[in-house]
Amino acid sequence: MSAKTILLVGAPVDSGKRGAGCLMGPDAYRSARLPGALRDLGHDVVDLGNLTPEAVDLPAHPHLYSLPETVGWTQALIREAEAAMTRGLPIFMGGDHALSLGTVPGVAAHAAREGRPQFVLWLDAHADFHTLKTTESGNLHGTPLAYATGRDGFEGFPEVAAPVAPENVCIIGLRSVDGPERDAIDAAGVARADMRDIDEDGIRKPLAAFLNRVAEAGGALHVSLDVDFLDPAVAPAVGTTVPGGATVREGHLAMEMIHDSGLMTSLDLVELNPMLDERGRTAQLMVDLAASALGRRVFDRPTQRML
Ligand code: 6HN
Ligand code: MN
Ligand code: MN
Ligand code: MN
Repeated sequence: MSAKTILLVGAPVDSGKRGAGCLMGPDAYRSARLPGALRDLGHDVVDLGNLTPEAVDLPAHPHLYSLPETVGWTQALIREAEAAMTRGLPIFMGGDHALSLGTVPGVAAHAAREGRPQFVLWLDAHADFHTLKTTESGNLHGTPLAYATGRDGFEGFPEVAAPVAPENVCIIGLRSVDGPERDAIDAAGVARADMRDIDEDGIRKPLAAFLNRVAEAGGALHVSLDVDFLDPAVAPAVGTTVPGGATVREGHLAMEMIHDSGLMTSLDLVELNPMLDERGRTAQLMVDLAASALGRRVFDRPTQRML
């Protein structure tokens, strides 16, 4: 296992949807010993503390919830993510999924500077592929993948410097997709595996296919792990639970494969709402999954089977 410099970036974004509580996420990860778990694996861990949003001069929007604050977070996180990439592997401790409006464009700008294609693995019950024009809820945590891939319709947000190619995105865990998202994902050529695909073929198959593509392209890999990727029975601390999600073992296998691939360059842990947790079990599971992605295992494997 190769030791890495891991930068913990607290991103207590709570503006991406109406129900409050994700602002406590970063401290829940610290309390559940994320730094210690990563140090136990031999990594050098630097906790950069919690970020704050930039001040922006935008009026409130009648339909889009907390638009000015979310633009402020986006600006702050683009800068922080691009800077962190020059120092090590950042883990963005959320915060709701609106934080990826900043982290993905930020890490992609770094990859573009290095001349590498950016890939994104989105582990989520949802597609988060709305634009400001198509979102029915007005909740901006449902928009980051559309923004990061350079879709039109993000007035008020900064121009995305290095949009991620939609075919370099893979969403796994889907089971709640809105009509406009469904059409746009397929038109754009985003790779996807819904829960039926996972039921029929297992999680290994679509993930291995995607990781092989990243490896062949020499790409950088950003992983965005939404708590609601997991089944609510094992991960209750999220406002947007959808039944029929990934099991604990499916989550770990995905993370173990990501580790074995050696490809992950940045990670978001998003949507944890400690207000909704039961004795910290969701925070603990997310910490354990992050540890698997960074090398925790029961035994070494004799060979690294990718396909
Ligand atoms: N998430 N598609 C729904 C909406 O409000 O646009 C749900 C979004 C969920 C957001 O998973 O981070
Ligand atoms: Mn780099
Ligand atoms: Mn999400
Ligand atoms: Mn989700």
